[in-house]
This record gives sequence, C-alpha cells and structure tokens, in this order.
Amino acid sequence: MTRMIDLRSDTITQPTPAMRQAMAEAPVGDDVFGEDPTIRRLERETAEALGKPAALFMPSGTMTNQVALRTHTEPGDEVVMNADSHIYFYEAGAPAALCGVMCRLLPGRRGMFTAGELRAALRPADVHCPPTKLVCVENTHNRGGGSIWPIEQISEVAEAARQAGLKLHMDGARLWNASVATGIPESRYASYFDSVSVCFSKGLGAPVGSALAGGQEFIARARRFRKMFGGGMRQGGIIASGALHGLRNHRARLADDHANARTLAEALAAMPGVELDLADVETNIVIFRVRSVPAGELVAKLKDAGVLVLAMGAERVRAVTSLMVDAADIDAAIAAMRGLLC
Ligand code: TLP
Repeated sequence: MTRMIDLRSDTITQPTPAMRQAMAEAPVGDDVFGEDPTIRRLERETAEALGKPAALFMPSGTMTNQVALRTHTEPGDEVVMNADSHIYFYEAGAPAALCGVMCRLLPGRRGMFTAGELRAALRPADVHCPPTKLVCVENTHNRGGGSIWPIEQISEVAEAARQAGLKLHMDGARLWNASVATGIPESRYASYFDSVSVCFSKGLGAPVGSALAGGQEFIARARRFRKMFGGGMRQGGIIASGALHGLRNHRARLADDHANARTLAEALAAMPGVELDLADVETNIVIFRVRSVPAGELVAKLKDAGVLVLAMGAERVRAVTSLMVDAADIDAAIAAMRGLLC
C-alpha cells in the first residue's frame, strides 16, 4: 500500500528517531511529588522561552486551556473570546462542564477581534450580569486558517482588557508558528498575557504534551486544578523528553511547513471552483472553499487518491502541513487535487 499524504492536522506527527532516543533515555521521577527532573527541565525551558516565571506540563492543549480558565475564574464568571476559538468550538464543552463559565463570543474575521469590539462587549457592573473576568486570544488561530494576530492589535486588546480589570490568556498551541513566521519572539507575544498555553504535540512533533505558563502564584493555583482535572502525572519525563526535544530542535524547521503550505495554497488558488485568498495563508494551515463539489465528497475522493484532509462544514476544507510531509508530498497532493478539481 502506498503511504498516505496526511494533511489532516499537525497533531498526526510521529516522533523522529532522535526524539524516541531522547525519550528512552530520559531520567524520570514522580511528578506529583515534583520529582521528575525531565518535566522540571521542560517547564523551566518553556517558561524561559515565554519570558514567564513558571510553567506547568500537562497532557494536552485542551487541558492547559481549561486549567487556565478554571484558575483565572470562578463558576458563573464570563470569559470573552472570538466565536471561532478552539476553547469554545473544540474542547467538548469544558468551559461549561469543568469551569462553569459563560463564553461571550465576539465575531471577527480570521479568529480575531479588535479593542473596540472588546470594549463594546463589556458589561456594566450590575447584579443581573455575569462578572466578566478573562479575555482569550488564540495565536495562531486554527479556524482562522493559521492566522497571526498583529502584535499592535494584541497590544490594543490587552490595554482595553487591563483598563476593564480583566485577565488575559493566550491559547498559543501554535505560537511557535507565529514567531517563526514574523520573527517576533514568543516572549514578546506572551508579555501581553497573564497566562499562555503552548503545545509540543503539533508542529514541534512530540507525541504528547502541552504547557501552561504564567506567574508563580498563578501556576501554584493551576497545579491544584491540574490535579483535580486528572492531569497530575507520575514518571511523565518519558513524554516530557519528547516535548523538550521538539522545543529545542524543531522550532526553526516550522519555516519549511510554512513554505509547503504556501506552495499548496498557490496551486489551489489557481484551480477552478476554489476560493482562497493567498494573503490569508500565513503559517502551516490552508483553509479553502470549494464550490464545485461538497467538501465531504472532495475529502472522500482525495482519500481514495492517497491524500488526507479535513472538511470544515459543507464547503470548507482544511489542509495542514507538518514534519510528516515534504515538498515532494505537497507536489503529489497538488497533482491529486488537480485531478479532481481541474
Ligand atoms: N487542535 C486540533 C483539533 O482539536 C481541532 C487540530 O487538529 O488542529 N488550541 C488550538 C488552537 C488547537 O488547534 C488545539 C488542537 C488545541 C488547543 C488542543 O490541543 P490538544 O489536541 O492537545 O488537546
């Protein structure tokens, strides 16, 4: 059987031989007792990369986001975010089920919103209203097509939030991609936020793991909610070692994923019946609209042709590049798409 070209997500990455070797050799201990040296090292290096005092390792990006929400709020509070946010869309209802918070959804193109839109959504301090506590920004934005928040817009939104006494959390699952694409260090993006979550199991290629970074007191409180949510791990250094390997060795290579996404996007934009604005493709995610065939049907046909992508609703399709695909795979995927669309 020929190998499938898997563009469904950057979560599908397999550990490289060097990563597996590092994992096999990792020194470990009981992390609930704070004794796993590899997890401690990963937390230290992640905190350093983000310019935060502390970080906390967890099994998934969903857990880092939800622990952040729970740590910043109390049940009955309100959290503001873009309507297409992963926290709202893809975390299985956890804001309601685990944190007991209300999500206030702001519309906006490509997963973003402006300081003006945030200000307009703020409620008066009134007994009828849920107290608003937190603003979430997703960077890069998944359903926004891997869009990068302009740093000026982050700064303005952060200022509006601070003026209103709100905390700020960044879902930085793909913050590494934003930094490689713009040259703006992760720590500069992070400087506007009280907490930041990052993933090692997407473009960085680790099999498991995310981290939440913030101040010492915030992380101490988050540690309790991590335990409550079932994320206290024991000899987790085995997986943290894969994450550490990705953090140290796989950040710069994200530029290759971005170049591959661009090649794919340029080819797609020239195909009949495909709608795609090339200016919207900034990192490793390509979301395009197809008019000539239902998205689900195109996805099924591409699978038969050896290319895996995801349908996002009736007309939109998502393709994501990662270290599992090289330039030759992208050329083959383009040929398969041309065969079906041209
Ligand atoms: N995103 C996955 C799916 O859940 C949709 C993907 O294939 O893109 N924040 C952002 C911005 C994400 O894109 C994801 C995963 C997460 C958080 C959650 O990470 P995990 O899967 O580790 O819980």
